[in-house]
Amino acid sequence: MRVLMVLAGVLPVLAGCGTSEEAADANAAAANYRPPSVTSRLDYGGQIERRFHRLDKNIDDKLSEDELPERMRRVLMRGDTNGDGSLSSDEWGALMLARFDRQDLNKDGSVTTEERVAARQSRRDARSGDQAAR
Ligand SMILES: [Ca+2]
Ligand SMILES: [Ca+2]
Repeated sequence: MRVLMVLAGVLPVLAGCGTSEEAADANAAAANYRPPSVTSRLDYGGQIERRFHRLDKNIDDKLSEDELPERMRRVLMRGDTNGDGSLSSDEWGALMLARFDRQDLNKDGSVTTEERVAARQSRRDARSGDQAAR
């Protein structure tokens, strides 16, 4: 895990070694386009942790309801398994890994861009199904 974090710190520096023109092109492209990617479960673990700490504004190692993105609150608070009204790092990790495993359609331990897109589409389908049923 430590190695991954070090790498994550070094890569943007390496990427910055091109000319500024290249960098500007890359930024413009990055704004509109996400290259196909494969995320392994291990990488994802690091992302989950970083996201937890980013959201934990008062740094008490818990995500209270008001620290969660508003539209995700209801869903996320289902992960509050000990019912203390906030998500611990373990509760958050379990939720996010469950999400990863749902996206990992062929269960090979990594999520490709196609799988992520498919998962998003099936959520969208589920939502419009809900609306149609009303
Ligand atoms: Ca907190
Ligand atoms: Ca909790």
